[in-house]
Amino acid sequence: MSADAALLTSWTQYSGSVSSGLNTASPVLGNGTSNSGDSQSIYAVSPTYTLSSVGDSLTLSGGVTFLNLETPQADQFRFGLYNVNGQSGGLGWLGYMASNSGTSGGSTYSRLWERNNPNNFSFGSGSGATTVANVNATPGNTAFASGTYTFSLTLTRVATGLQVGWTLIGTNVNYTVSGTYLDTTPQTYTYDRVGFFTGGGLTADQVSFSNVDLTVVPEPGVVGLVVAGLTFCFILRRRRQA
Ligand SMILES: [Ca+2]
Ligand SMILES: [Ca+2]
Repeated sequence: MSADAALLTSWTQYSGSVSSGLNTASPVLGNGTSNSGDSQSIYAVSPTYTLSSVGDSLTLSGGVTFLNLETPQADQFRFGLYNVNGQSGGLGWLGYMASNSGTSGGSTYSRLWERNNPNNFSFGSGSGATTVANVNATPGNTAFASGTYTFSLTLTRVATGLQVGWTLIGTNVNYTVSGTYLDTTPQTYTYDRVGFFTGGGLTADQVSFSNVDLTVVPEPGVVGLVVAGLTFCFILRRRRQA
């Protein structure tokens, strides 16, 4: 199957106010002053993708650089794939979001949440969501630290539901988070929003994304071409039989 990758270049600031580059695939949270990258959330409206057949997948991926973290807590950087669920604002969305690990405050693992249906909370909030999986960073539950990472969140249609996988991997930091979860009770197979959230315990002076994109398998256009081709063959057959 072929894949279609599309950069996400139109972002809306949902909470906080100190973001820039919102009309690029490299948005920036915070302006470099102390911890101004904290307590920001942004989202993008994506094309509507439905994972209708086993093997169909949707992947959110990109790079992200954290500047001047001091004692980052777990769950303070979150990235998610969502269904807007008929809502006009940022509350009540369905979908999944994943987070960083941490070494101070509460739990230290990286987490995957599934949004509750229904819920009345913002897309980045742990309220209105249920933790469905968690994983420690390797090696040795490494501290989350300033530096550059790649992240991904992949939803794959399988016979029994949705296979969800997430990663957060340092490119100049020795840090790897890689988790999976099989959801046999997915609330939806349709996704149309992407969101990022930073919490007050991240201690980031800036969070800079690069090349945020969505990769879809199979490419929607290819499905259309296959359907069109089959329709054409059917018409030819009907004409020959007539
Ligand atoms: Ca579920
Ligand atoms: Ca800081």
